[in-house]
Amino acid sequence: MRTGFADLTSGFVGFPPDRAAEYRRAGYWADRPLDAILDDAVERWPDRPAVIDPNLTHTFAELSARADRIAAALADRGLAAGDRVLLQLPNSCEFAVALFGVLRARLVPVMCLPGHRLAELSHFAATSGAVAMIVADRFGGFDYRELAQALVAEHPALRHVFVHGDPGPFESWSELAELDVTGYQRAPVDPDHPALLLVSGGTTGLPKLIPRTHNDYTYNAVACARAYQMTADDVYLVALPAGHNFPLACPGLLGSMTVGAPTVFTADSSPEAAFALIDKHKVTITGLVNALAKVWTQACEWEPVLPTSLRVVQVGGSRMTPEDARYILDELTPGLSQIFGMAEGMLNFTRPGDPVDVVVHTQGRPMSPHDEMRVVDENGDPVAPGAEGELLVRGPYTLNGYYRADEANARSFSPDGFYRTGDRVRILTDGPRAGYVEVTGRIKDVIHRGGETVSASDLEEHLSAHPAIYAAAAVALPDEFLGEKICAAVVFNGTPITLAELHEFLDARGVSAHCKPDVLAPLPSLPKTAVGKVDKKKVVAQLTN
Ligand code: OOB
Repeated sequence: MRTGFADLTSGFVGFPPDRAAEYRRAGYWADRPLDAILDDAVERWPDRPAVIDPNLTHTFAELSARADRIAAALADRGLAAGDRVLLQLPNSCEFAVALFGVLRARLVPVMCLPGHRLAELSHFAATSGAVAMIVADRFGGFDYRELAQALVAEHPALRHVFVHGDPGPFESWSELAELDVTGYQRAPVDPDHPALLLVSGGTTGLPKLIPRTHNDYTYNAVACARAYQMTADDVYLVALPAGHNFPLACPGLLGSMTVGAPTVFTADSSPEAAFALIDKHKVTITGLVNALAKVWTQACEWEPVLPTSLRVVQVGGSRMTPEDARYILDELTPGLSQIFGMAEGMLNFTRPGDPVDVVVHTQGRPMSPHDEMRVVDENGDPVAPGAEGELLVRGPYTLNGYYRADEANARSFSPDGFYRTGDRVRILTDGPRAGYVEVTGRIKDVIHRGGETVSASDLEEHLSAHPAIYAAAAVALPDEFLGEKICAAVVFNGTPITLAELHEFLDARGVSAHCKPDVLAPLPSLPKTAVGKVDKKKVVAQLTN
């Protein structure tokens, strides 16, 4: 069965024509395929390094030639324009070859992360109707061929599995690139159709699929690289999983390509490995989640080689306390940039040169002059300027609907097309912070204790301020009498403290009685999601099983 473009667009909600026209008028949308980023780079910088990993370097011309061979071979295998392909490769040059090969074959990659397992992949396969999958044989002690076998058994539509490395029962990825397939022509695309499907970072339920169009995603990469003042002299390090929006296009691999800057991949994000690569390739910019940024910052105390070439270190993905921001600024880099982003689109970040106060206390300001933000109360009415509420967003690179998810879309969008982020924010109004966003928590990340609603993130901020606590997650545990009780899951810095001592500390900070933890649960580390954020669902599962 050949599916193709018609099938791709069923269940896809694109930009409404009036707003699309506005973004074209503003010059944001180039009306070209996403992979034109590579064509442009080949034309301007053919012999400059494009992608680097510990084993390989490809120039832009080499990367392009490889992607072309893959595209031709995929077409030769019967994959049709518009078909979806699950792409799940570890950080390496091959990730870039596969991404561009798939794009040039006019297939639509579903950007899976190496940490995703059968539950997530099965959901992605079913929702996207994927016909192929690209995986590595093994990575991080896990055999992806076994995962593929289980997946294929459940999803007969998944006809092809290509394996980088030892293919086992499947097709060899490397041999695919060696087929003689001359005369392959790329098909035209509609730049308002999805170029790829990202997966949502939400921690409730299974991730949803996010269609990003050729126009919106190219703009995302171009505008982000520009805002960070990137040039061909920059070097970007992918330390997070490459398929995540953050290292992929914010500015990441794609943004770097728009200015001719090379991208270095590391599959090992430990300070030892990363600092050595940063030093070797004189990396100037990278993006990290909070937990990783903190590990790198601590490691500056003992690592012999420090990451001194870094000009920008973006940190985002979850809330950062001002204390942690200062710690990173003081010990790791003066180039800290807080970034509040989402695979759904909208990006806010602090800019190079912003005052320290802004970098420490805010999560940045919108990337585009055409980003529209609305902050609303629980009834959906706009709050007063500077007040707290849920953030709703709309703009030239924000989705208009999850892929094939009518029910979620009915909940997640306002009638006039704003995406309800579920994030609780304040848009600041005074002084140098005016126009910047402060993220105060998630609307649903609350604990219902007795008749009270307690904000988990507020409590976490207090917990993290204790010198004996390295990391903390406030979660709800079921309770016979209260409905939910408050549990502080903490990783201690050294000497543990007792619940009574914690209460004393919280009393001194003026935390009200009903917001104090009922339970203190010490853990060796907090469980993480596939991209490295604290996974509260897993915290609760660990504490209740
Ligand atoms: C990034 O993207 P996702 O899709 O994995 O997660 C998005 C969600 C946001 O809705 C928000 O709840 C949270 O992650 N978040 C933050 C944050 N950055 C993201 N919460 C508080 N402070 C921040 N700085 O996480 C992502 C995508 C692109 C760039 C950076 C991060």
